[in-house]
Amino acid sequence: MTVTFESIAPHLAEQAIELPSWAFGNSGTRFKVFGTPGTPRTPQEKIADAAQVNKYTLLAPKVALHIPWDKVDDYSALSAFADDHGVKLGTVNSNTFQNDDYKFGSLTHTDAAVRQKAIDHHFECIDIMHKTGSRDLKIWLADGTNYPGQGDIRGRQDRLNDSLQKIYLALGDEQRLVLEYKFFEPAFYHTDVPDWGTSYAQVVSLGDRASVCLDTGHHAPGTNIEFIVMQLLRLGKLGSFDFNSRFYADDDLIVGAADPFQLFRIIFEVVRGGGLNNPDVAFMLDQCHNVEDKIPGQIRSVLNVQEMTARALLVDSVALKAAQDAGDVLGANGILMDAFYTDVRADLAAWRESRGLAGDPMAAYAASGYQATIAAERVGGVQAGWGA
Ligand code: PSV
Ligand code: MN
Repeated sequence: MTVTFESIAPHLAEQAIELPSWAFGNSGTRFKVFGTPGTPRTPQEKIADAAQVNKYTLLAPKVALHIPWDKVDDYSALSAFADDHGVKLGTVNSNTFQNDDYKFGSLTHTDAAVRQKAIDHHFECIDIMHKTGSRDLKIWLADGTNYPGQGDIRGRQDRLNDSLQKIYLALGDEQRLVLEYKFFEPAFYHTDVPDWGTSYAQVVSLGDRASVCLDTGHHAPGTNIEFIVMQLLRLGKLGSFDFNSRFYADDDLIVGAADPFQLFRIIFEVVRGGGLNNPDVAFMLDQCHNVEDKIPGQIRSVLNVQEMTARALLVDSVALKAAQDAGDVLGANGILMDAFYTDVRADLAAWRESRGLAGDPMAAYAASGYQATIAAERVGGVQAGWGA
């Protein structure tokens, strides 16, 4: 049996990938942040740029906010602005990593007053979520230590749990908390949520509406990420993805750029585990475009996810199971590889055209003149970037 493109197209039509507002701002390394003509100065301009990605792909109907970077006076007006541009506001990301008080930790700090300040920040995020209609609160912590003995790593874990309980209890009935893990950086000896197991242990103790956020860039080289995807789906605790790719550390490069085969394997396990187009598993990007134009960088990213989703859906799962059950090692591997090596680009282009889109969204965006328009119009003001 061969799986046809026609049979998988309905699944592709349902796919939705949330974009990070910060991808449209300037970013860089600790060496240099390069500005780009046309970079947004306001949350509204970031949303307008994100809407371009959806316009050419129909893949990106939501924009995630980062607080305080995307703070505005009127969140209802911001939601209405997003609506007018054909997108919705999505996940709210908290930020406890850019304030001097958090030098030695935020939700894990030994000082109850600092912990309360970090908890209050999350209460503020939850208030904003009520106004924007956002469902998910995403927590990534920079908490950790640089030297053995610097902190009581067990005490920090206990305080983290206590702080998370307070935040979880403040969520609305329809809201969720997703806890992201990262094995190092900015702390270099230990981080307080380094791996999926720690995130899982923490969120399980909170309740049903807490789950794990898996950022693909937050693993040591060689980690079998698709195994983690499988396990979290199996346990019902994969709440969201932050997609990006990495060559070395937390590079935040375009998803699928460094290792398309890894992205294929991850999405294959998502499909296998029932996580595709499942509202419980949010697909998000978490990327920074340091040297390339940001809007086409995001367009390329969602197209990469779409392409690997198509290939993963083309796996002949019936034949694969038969080969696996028969102990046909090379046959099973061959079935998976056949799907991975299938070039779906022409089928995808034709299918996009059948839906009223340009077959090549990258070319259509480039021809639209939007980049030149924003470069000409957005003169003056302060360009948004990490920290603004
Ligand atoms: C920092 O590593 C980070 O990239 C995390 O992955 C968060 O998701 C993101 O920043 C936004 O806070
Ligand atoms: Mn992330």
